[in-house]
Amino acid sequence: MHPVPAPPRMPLRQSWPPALVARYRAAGYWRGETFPGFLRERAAQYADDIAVVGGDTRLSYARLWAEAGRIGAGLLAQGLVPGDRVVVQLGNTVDFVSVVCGLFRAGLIPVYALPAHRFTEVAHVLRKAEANAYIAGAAVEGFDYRTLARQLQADIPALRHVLIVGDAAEFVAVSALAGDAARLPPDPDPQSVAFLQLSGGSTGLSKLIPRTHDDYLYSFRASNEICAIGRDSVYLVALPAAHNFPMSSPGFFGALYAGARVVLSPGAGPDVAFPLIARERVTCVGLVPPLALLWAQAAANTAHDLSSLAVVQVGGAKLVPEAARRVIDGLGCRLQQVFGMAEGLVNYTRLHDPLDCVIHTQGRPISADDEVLVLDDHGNPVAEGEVGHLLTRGPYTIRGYHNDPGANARAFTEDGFYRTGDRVQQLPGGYLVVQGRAGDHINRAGEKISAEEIEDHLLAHASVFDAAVVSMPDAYLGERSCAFVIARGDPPTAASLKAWVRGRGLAAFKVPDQVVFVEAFGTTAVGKISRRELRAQLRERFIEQTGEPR
Ligand code: AMP
Ligand code: DBH
Repeated sequence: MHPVPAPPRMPLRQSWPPALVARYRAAGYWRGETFPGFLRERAAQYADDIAVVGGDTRLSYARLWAEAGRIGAGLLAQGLVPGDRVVVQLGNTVDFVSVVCGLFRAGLIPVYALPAHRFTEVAHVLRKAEANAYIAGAAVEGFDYRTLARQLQADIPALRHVLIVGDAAEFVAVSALAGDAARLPPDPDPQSVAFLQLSGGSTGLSKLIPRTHDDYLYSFRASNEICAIGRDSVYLVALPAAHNFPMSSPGFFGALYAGARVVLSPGAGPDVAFPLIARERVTCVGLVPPLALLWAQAAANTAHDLSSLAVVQVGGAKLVPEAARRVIDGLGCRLQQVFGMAEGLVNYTRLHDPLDCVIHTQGRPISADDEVLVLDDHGNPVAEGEVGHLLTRGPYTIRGYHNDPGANARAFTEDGFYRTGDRVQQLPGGYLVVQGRAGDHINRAGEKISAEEIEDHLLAHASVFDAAVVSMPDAYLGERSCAFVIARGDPPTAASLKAWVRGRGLAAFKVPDQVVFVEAFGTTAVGKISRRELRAQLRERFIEQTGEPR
C-alpha cells in the first residue's frame, strides 16, 4: 500500500516590498538571525546559566538547547516533516519553552493556542493552519486536554500526531521523544515564517498571524533595550505564555535573547506569583490592568519580599490614570505601559519618561520606522491631537494574515498599512493615548472577544430570535460582555444561555458575563441600521436606564 500523499497546503508567507526590505536591513533591524540560530549561540555563550525555571525544573541554556534538539529530532522521527504546522496548547511550564524551541530546531511551525481555548477554537486553528500535529498538557486546572485531543482527532482526519506533556494515555509522550539530532535541518531563512500567532479576533474566530524570524527577533531585541533587559534580568511569565505580550514584549523570548532568566508562573494571582518573585528575585513582569490592580492591593500586606521587582509592565487593555497611580503606589516600582498587538506594532512608555507621561499615555512605538497614521472616518489625517483610527506599518508589523483573503481586504490598506481597529490620540513626541476601539469586540481584561462570534453561537439556540453582544464598562475587568437577546417563544434563562455558549466548546472567557432579554432592538428612523450601530445603541440605552458607570 502506498502512503496517501498529503494535499498541498497554503504556503506560509509574509513579505514586505523590496525597497523596505533593503531599508530594514540597512537600518540594522533585520539582521538575518533566526530562533535556532540565537538559541544555539546562547547555549554556547551561557551554557551553565539558568535559562528557564518552572516548578522544580531548572534548565540551563545548554540543557534547553539539548532538550530542544531531543524534542525536535523526536518529532521528525515520528514522521513530521520540516514545514509542518503544529498547534501548541501548553500552560506556563518549562515544557512550553522547550517544546517551542524544539519545533524551531526541527523547522516545524508552532501555532499558538491559549490554554483557555476549547474544541471550537482549537479545531478552527488546526484547520486554518492545516496543521497535522497537536501538542498539549495532559490536564491543567481540571481540564483534560487528552479528551479534547480525542475529539479533535475524530473531527479532523489531517490531525495525525498528538503529543502530550505528562501522562500521555494512548498518545505519544513528549518525554519519550527521541531521534537522531543529525537529521535536524539547517537553520531556516531568516525571512521565512517562524510561527503563527493568534489575533484576538474582532470578526469571528481568531485569525492567524505569520511572523518571520527577522521581524520578530527585531521586536524583542529592541524591546530588551527599551525595557532594560540584560543578562542579570529575571523575567516572570505570569500571563499565559502563548500570549504575544509575555512572549515578546520583551517577554520570555526577549529574556532568552539577552541571556537572562525566565521564570514561568503557573498562575497569575499574587498567591502564586509573589512567592516566585521572592524566591527567584524577579526583576520584570507583564500584567493586564485588573491583575496589576490586584497585585498592587496584595503587595500592601504581603510577607513576600518583592524588592527585586524593578519594572511592572501593564498592557493588553487600557490602564486608566487612576489605576496607573495605584499600581505605582502599591508596588513601589517603575510602571511601564505597553500597548501592543500580535500583528506587530508595540508601544512603550520609556523607563525614564516623566511620571505624567507614564500615567496618561500608552507609550510610543518601538521603532523610528514604525509608521503611524491617525485618520478620521473618511481616511483623512485628523488634526494634531484629535482622536482617530490608528493605522500602522513597519519593520515588525505584518502585511497580511494567513489564509484569509477576506480579513486581509478589510484589515490592510492598498499601501500595506494595518488597520488596528483602535481609536487613539497622538501627542507630541508620538505618544499614543488609546481611546477605545472602532470595532465590535470586547476587551475583557486583555482577553479579546468578538461580538459576532458569540452572537453566532447564541443564534444557534432554538429559543433565540436575535442577539447582540456588546461591551459594558466594568470596574474590575475594564470591559465585560453583555448579550442582549430577543427570545423566540418562552425565553430561556440567562444561566441556560450561558451554559449553552459554554457547551459550544468555547473558552470560558467568551461566555457572556451578563444576559439581558429585550422585546425588540429598536431601529432608527431609517429603519435599517448596521450591527455596529445597533450594538452601540443597546449599550447606550442600557447604561442610561441602569445608570451603570461609564
Ligand atoms: P490582539 O490583536 O489580540 O493582539 O490584541 C491587540 C489589541 O489589544 C490592541 O489592538 C488593543 O485594542 C488592545 N490593547 C493592547 N494593549 C493595550 C493597552 N495598553 N491599552 C489599550 N488597549 C490595548
Ligand atoms: O494585547 C496584546 O496583544 C499585546 C499587549 C501588549 C501585545 O500583543 C503585546 C504587548 O505585544
